[in-house]
Amino acid sequence: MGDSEPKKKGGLKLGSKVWVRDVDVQNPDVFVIATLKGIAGKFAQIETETGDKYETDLFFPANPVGHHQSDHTALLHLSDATLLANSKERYALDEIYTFVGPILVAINPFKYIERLYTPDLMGKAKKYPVGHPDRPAHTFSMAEAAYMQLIKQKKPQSLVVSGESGAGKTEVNKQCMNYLVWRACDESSDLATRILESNPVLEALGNAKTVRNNNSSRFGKFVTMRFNDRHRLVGAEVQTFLLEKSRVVATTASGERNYHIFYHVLCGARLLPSSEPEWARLLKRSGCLTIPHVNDQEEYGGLVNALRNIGVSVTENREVQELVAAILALGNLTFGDEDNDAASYISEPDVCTLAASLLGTSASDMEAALLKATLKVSKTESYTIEQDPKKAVLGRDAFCKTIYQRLFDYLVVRINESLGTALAPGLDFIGLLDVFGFEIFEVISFEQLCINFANEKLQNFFLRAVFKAEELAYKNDGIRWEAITYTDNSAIIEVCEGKDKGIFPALDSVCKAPKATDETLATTLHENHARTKILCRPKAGGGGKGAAKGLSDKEAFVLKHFAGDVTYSVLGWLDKNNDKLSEDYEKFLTKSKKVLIRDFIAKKDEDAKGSKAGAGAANKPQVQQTVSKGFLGSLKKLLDALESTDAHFIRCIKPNNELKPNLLYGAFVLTQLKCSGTLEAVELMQRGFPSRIPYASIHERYKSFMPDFVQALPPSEFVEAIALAYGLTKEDYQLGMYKIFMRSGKANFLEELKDANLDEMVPILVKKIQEFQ
Ligand code: AOV
Ligand code: MG
Repeated sequence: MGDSEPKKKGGLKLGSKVWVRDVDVQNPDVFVIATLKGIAGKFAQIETETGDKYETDLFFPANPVGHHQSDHTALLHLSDATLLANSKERYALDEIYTFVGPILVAINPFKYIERLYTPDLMGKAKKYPVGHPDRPAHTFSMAEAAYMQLIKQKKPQSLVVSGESGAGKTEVNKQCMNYLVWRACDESSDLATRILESNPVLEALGNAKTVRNNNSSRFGKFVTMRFNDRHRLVGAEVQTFLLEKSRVVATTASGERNYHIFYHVLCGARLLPSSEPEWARLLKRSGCLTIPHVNDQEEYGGLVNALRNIGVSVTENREVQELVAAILALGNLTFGDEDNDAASYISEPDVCTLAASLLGTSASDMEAALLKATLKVSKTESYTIEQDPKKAVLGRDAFCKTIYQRLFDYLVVRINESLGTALAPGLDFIGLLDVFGFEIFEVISFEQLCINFANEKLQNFFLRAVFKAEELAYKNDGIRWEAITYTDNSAIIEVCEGKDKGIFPALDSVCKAPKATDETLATTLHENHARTKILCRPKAGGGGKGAAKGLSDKEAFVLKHFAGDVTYSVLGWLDKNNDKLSEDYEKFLTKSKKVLIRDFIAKKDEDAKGSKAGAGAANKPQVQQTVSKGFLGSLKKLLDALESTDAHFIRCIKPNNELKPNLLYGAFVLTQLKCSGTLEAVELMQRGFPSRIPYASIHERYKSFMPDFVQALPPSEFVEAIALAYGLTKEDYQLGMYKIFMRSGKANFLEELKDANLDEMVPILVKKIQEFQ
């Protein structure tokens, strides 16, 4: 699809309505409706409703108004323009979900639409099978499809939710989870509560207000819901990816907050000298302290409850809060003049003592950890040095980030214990994936490369899976089709993870090299990829969307992602990739009197003791390996898990950047449909039989135009008779169980039916009906 192949003129009559790409490229709606006045070669003469006349080759046949479809593929004419028009028509009616064949597109309403989440709707989703015309376009139907397939195929399933930040992925995940709990959880069990209460815990620790979303997930998660051989839900396991831990100490962007839990604990737990966020340096720097309509005091109560519901004891609950408060206290410490390399000192000894007590250690141990470092000169010899203020700050920040990450990992382990006690190995599962969306910001760094690379891998998985699903859709309905090929994004994946020369492996080897710097990395990457057109030097003045301006090729590179060009700055990558807490801090943690810290936050001999339960062991970070290796490892594990499933895709779309209800910008939506590969998927479908129109809807709409004997035919025969009478050949369509599948542009004949000359039609119809009866 797309502008390269816009018009299917077959059957288009002068006077019919078409969408044309607006000459005003600023028009946020992209297309305007117009009337076809004439055709000359590739070009059409059109007249818009405001009376503008011009010639264009960018026009698309329009569908009749007032007939919006709950599945885009049921449109008579399918193109970028009609897909958008159908979405807009539905969105205006609060119909936020629309199928595209087996995929569901969900447009964020930014308002609660009560009628969409009733038990009645859950009942409908359960009742109508895939392909049935009354099946509601809904997340519930997607969850039901996964559930039914799990039963029928006896194979794991997944619901893969994607979309940019604030598009609604987390909400969609919760809806699917709610549905599966409703559908398959025994009422007598408290498993439902424990599963649903894992969400507020994870969100308190892993979500924060950003400029794009007031409740932005800053980690990826894959929740596998497990079913026994009677298809009842018996447990679940949460796997998380890549928490953005830099946010703990570096929330400086205006309009953004730190993780929710800090504000909840600060005002609810009363562990610190003040309960106002202004008190904490880690919270006040961004200038954004509250979220509209969110009361952190109330949220605190909810969090404590949720922790209790997942089985966290009172003592443990307190220790979790103390650790969070300790980070805030540590953040308030200053160590003298950072521009001076003299020895550092603590300007706020009371706060330091408080942090020490919250962590269950002595003030003197705390002070030593903050101000001193051990320098090893050989295996047996070492001495202690005083840190200068700059190093003390860096060390303290690294410490805060690490203990926060470990707290997060620990709570994931606890959640898994609470959800997994009854899990037997080998149970079938439905996996729910909620990842961070593709990111293009002003300053793009290592974290975003990981996020964007994960999206590339998922995009690749999506294309392969949709391709497979298409094949299956035809096969299931006994429909013939030729295998089709498609272009994928393997080349960029190779540039990122390819053996030796790929960005991630190169980063690891540069990290090992003596005296290597960030610049060494940039140079190596440009040398490695001199001949690919995918990794390039930044153009003078900064290349790529959202580029950090003016970066040279010693500091940055441009990657050509499927969603657009992105400039990455390599500043700090070597440190970020090593990311190890100093041994001094590690030792300090083992001295704590608090069980939580001593037994779970402090690292012991790796992996052996770390977790209480095997279930969450996958979540434990392995200290010795680089961040990039750890990330690639967990991504591979995720992809392997996904590959073992039948995937069901939900693409979330953000209608506007103001986060407002009832406001949809066409251009903005179209870009997301393009970047998410949804348009590509439609294109894939289009090469086969993209128009899939239910017999019942054609029968309903056109029967009154037909003579009695045709009206009396069963809907599928009715449709075939008319199709043949209108000159479609057997090559142009195929008959499925509920629908007629037509080649692109062949559904036009349905529009002509209304003007049919019955005197001419009837004899042809009779002949056709006799032929196939
Ligand atoms: P995200 O998960 O895709 O962003 P969310 O699921 O957090 O996005 O949705 C963002 C906000 O949009 C929510 O907090 C709600 O206010 C609103 N919203 C989304 N879906 C619905 C819905 N179906 N009904 C009502 N409101 C909705 V991110 O995690 O930032 O990538 O990182
Ligand atoms: Mg989210």
